[in-house]
Amino acid sequence: MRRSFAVMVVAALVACQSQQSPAQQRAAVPDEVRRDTALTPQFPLHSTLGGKLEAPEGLEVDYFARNLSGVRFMVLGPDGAVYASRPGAGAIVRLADSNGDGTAEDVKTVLSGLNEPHGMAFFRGAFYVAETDKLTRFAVGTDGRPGGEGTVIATYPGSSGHSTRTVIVGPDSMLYVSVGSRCNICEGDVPHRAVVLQVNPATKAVRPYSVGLRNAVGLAVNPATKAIWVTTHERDNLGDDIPPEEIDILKDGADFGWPYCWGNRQPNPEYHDAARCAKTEPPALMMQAHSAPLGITFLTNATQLAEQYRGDALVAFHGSWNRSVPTGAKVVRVRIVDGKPVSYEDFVRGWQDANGSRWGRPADVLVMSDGAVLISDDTGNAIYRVHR
Ligand SMILES: [Ca+2]
Ligand SMILES: [Ca+2]
Repeated sequence: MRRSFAVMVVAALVACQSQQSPAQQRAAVPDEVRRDTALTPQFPLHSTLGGKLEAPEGLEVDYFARNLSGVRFMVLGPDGAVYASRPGAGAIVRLADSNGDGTAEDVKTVLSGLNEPHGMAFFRGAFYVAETDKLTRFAVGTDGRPGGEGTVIATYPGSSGHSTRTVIVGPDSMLYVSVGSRCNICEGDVPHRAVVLQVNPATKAVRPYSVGLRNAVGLAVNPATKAIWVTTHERDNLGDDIPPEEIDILKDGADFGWPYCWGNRQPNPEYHDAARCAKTEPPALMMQAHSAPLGITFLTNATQLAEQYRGDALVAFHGSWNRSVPTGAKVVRVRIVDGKPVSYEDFVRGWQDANGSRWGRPADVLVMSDGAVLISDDTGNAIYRVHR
């Protein structure tokens, strides 16, 4: 009798649990600690790229380009080509799919000798490259391709610590450049580092726009709200599941907490300054700790994806480096409701094996003019194309 009662209890618990959403199943973990782990994808994932990756039903993944050592960020050029950075090589590469078969057969280095070039932006007939220590402007020729000698528009601290820099054009026609911290956790960086700078490309005036961002690598303008969204890497050495990685929505003058606070105004143990944290801006979305979110792109023009995706965004997770069980190395879809990120789910995965080893690490995501999506991989040295 006792045994049958126990069986009934277990059966009831299993039945109850299976009806809960993944978010409800984790409801016992407080929001401040972990509002994380990817929810179940809306569309089931299936095997693609010859069994190497998984993507949502109705989409396939193929190689757009290969043998691009250390390829990182991407931007669409006015000539219809894709421009990609290779920070380690000091180079910018132009990739064109001239015959429209989904593969770039025309791959050429257009700029070289740069100092760890990472983010890029085309704006008003010029090409801006965020090098590790400066923002440089190049002329764009009548053929739509950048070249010639660069002009330095802004300088900022480089080299030590977080070295990648990203630049985007804001909704106000200003440039925004992220400059990550020099350390994991330390005072004295703000306002020169751990910031997103606003750069006036006409006057070259530079000022901190938002501060307390340890390492905001992905930047994008939400086309619906015109707000600047950033992906932010939070600190190490507080365990496997805190602090969460962040999507932050920038505001002029806002302090997003680092180094004093993590997550939703939680004081860091080095400073335990709750009063200061109460005045900081909490993240818009918290994601699995140590995921290392990099590039972010909105899906408004991703017409090869099902309509359900179009109001949402994709984020490339580069993956953890010091978590006991490795996490990340995938691309996630961030669902957006009323201009705010509300949850995230796996979109393309498979770069990480079950034992935690990886053959690739996603770095950036880009919507092509034909409505397909590109994913760069700085470890697999490739760019993939996600298409219908
Ligand atoms: Ca081609
Ligand atoms: Ca924060």
